[in-house]
Amino acid sequence: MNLGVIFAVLDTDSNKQIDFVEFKKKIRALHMRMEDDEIASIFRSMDTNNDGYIAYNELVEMFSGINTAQIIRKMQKVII
Ligand SMILES: [Ca+2]
Ligand SMILES: [Ca+2]
Repeated sequence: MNLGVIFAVLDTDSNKQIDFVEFKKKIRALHMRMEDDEIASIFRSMDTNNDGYIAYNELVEMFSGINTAQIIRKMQKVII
């Protein structure tokens, strides 16, 4: 697993921050059945410093906290 790759994929405009629009697009690409407000609440929980963007260190924090094997597998299907 390479979080740098995942971050780069989520950060579609490569400005080193994942904004909500980018995040939502990728969630939709994964065909996860989530409402906008659910996606928003996930986004907020990842954005630990509440600046409206997910930075790489925030992504790392989230992935270190939970078992993400399944999410990673799903994401790899979309990425590769
Ligand atoms: Ca971005
Ligand atoms: Ca942030």
